Amino acid sequence: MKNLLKGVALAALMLAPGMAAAEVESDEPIIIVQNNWTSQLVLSYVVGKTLEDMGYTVEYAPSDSQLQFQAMADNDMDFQVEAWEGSMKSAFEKAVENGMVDAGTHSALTREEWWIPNYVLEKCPGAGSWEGLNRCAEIFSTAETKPKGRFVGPPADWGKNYADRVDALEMDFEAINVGQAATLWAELQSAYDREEPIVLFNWTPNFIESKFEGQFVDFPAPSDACNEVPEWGPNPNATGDCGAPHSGWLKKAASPRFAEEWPGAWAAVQKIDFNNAQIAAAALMVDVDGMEPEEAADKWMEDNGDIVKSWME
Ligand code: TMO
Repeated sequence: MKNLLKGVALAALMLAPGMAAAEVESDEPIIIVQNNWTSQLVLSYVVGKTLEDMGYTVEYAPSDSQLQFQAMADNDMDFQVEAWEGSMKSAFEKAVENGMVDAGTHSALTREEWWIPNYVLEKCPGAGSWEGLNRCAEIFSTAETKPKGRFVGPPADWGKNYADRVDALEMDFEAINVGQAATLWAELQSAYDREEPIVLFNWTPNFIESKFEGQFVDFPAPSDACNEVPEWGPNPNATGDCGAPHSGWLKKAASPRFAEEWPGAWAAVQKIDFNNAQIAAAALMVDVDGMEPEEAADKWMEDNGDIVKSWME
């Protein structure tokens, strides 16, 4: 009798953590892709932790933000929570043709573009548009780029179009790409403290808007024609002579095996929908408050408990 009771108690104990796992369709790990900017890191942990709470097994894998889409088409990775139109549209769409699944669009509207702090407008009043900015190119020059201005460009895997713009629009700038996002913010902070001219790659939603005053530089509006027809745009001999979208989409991407292998998880990730404030908050906890991405994910889930619960139902 005593032994039997002990056995029952033990079984109950073992069941508690095991129960959810027993309910999921497969214990095969769902591979969640991690990229190299903060909100993506935090929100990929939010997704992973949610799926783990549902009983699924999750692994994280870092990936290049262009190559990740074909890897998902090939079932080598399973889910990416932040695919940005400005920097990833063509790689995303090509992978969809090869079987990757468009897992839905977030409410957030996004922009990735050349960006200036507002004090730059005092020295270069036209800097809010590419032509005005270009007329002041020299004030952005460094020892490395003189007499051309320096554009502090994104890491290579966020796409080439931001730097290629310089050639397509025959601007008096040289793109000097950083290796990682932290270098963008270090360059910005050091220029900002001394009110020195700087133009750099930035995006929204991000933590930047809560800490620095500035604006995106307007370029000719993007279109398919800009990227396909040289005659289109200011340079009749070049494609790509336009900017990135002002209100771009933000999508989720998944492997073709996802819905078949883990239908319950698939239902959950389809419901995941971030707005601008939620993404900016994720970045801020790390880049301003100094939390680790995983720790920030826990805090984000605490702050948004009802939302997380609604995905799991
Ligand atoms: C891909 N990113 C949001 C950093 O521009």
